Amino acid sequence: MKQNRRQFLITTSFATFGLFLNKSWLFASNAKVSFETDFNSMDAFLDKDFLDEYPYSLPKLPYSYDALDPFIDKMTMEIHHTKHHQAYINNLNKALENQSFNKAPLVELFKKVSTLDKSIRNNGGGHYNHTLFWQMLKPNPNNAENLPSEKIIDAIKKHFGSFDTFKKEFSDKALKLFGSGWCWLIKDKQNKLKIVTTPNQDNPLMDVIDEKDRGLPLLGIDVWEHAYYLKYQNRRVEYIDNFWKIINWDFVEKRMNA
Ligand code: MN3
Repeated sequence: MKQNRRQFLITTSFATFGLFLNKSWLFASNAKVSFETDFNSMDAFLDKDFLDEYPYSLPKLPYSYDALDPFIDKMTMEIHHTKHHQAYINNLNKALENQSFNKAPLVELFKKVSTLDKSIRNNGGGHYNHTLFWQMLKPNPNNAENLPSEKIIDAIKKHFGSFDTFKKEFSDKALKLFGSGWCWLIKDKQNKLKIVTTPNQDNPLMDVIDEKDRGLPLLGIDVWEHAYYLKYQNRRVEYIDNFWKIINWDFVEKRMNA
């Protein structure tokens, strides 16, 4: 198969990653971690379009802080991006600082995250989930109807019966998720679409998540209070209702096609 430069770079970084880890095994005989990595990780290729690499830095939003108004207000966006997201990045960089594998794509670390420092799980998830989240949203200043393409609707119908059933199930799960976390639409290994929730900053790419709930995240909603409290206070249900108005379905479709 012909390799493009991007694939080559990823493959190379994984080969290096593996070497370092094998080497570190010599000094840590009790380590049970095996880092044989999947070089064909489609997830990592997909992320290259929007995710940076170590040392990580705050990505620019694809719109201005007030662009999601009236559905998400400017102050929430600004604090969410410059304070919360930035904090995950700072802590992630700190956690990866002296790790030989720190150049490996986050999605590869997620596959073995149960064996890594908890700070990598929490803050790596925090950086990844938020970077995805910003891309999954788009402005809708005129409050226009925001339906996905026929192609997405067909795929959703196949798995959930109808778009409305899917919307209701997704909203219910997001609403009922206890405490802080995320609700996702994923594509699993069998290309099946599913709705799953993850606590804290976990995501469906992580090995700490039940095998049946793992897959590529296509769409996700942040239901931490910091994502909506200033505008909606305790009314998570309204925040979720309004989320449907600002979903960037083109981005979701691109991931679905991968
Ligand atoms: Mn958040």
